[in-house]
Amino acid sequence: MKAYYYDNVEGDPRLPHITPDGVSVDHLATLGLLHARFPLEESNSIDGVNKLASDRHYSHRDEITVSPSAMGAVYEDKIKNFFAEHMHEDEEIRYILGGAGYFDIREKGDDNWIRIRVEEGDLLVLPPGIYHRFTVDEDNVSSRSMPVGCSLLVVFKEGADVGQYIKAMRLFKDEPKWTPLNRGQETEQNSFRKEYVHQRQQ
Ligand code: KMT
Ligand code: NI
Repeated sequence: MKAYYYDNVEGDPRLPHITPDGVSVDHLATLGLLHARFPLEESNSIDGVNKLASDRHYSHRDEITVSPSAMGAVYEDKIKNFFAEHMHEDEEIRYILGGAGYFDIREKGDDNWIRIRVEEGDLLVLPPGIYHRFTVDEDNVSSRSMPVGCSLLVVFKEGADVGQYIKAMRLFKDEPKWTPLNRGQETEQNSFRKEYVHQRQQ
């Protein structure tokens, strides 16, 4: 997980849109956002996820794969929906099982976007009422983990989707559902939004 202020430059949201202004985990916590790491290669990671889920009274879960090959014709529409600024009346918990993507969350005062890059093993808890949006990244087979001079050498994980791809576990207290409320006059009056804003003023 890496967090930084979004550059607000027009263009494909799947690009990094990075700025030099990093954001700390403590600052994210002041916005009500929690992050934990449960690396998939550690055999007890799922116990950690299960404990977090039961501590917070979650009993349902599903898995979603966001990629052109998994979603086919609806992919670009889904990407557009995920990237529309929205809130939920429930917490949003996502545990990343593969690939990478970005959750953008609104800073207090709603002026800035903070971009949170998530990869395999990251778990995020977004509080009810926070304005946010989501996108996959442009290509999860990047040169970032490659030694200098090897940028032409691309190592493909066998069977893995490459390019725009993320797989995530979605945790739910009740039945799996995804109900985005796009930001507008109505969400400003929403009681979960008001409660979120109130909590941040404490
Ligand atoms: C959301 O609320 O934007 C999502 O659930 C995004 C898909 S989960 C990787
Ligand atoms: Ni959401």
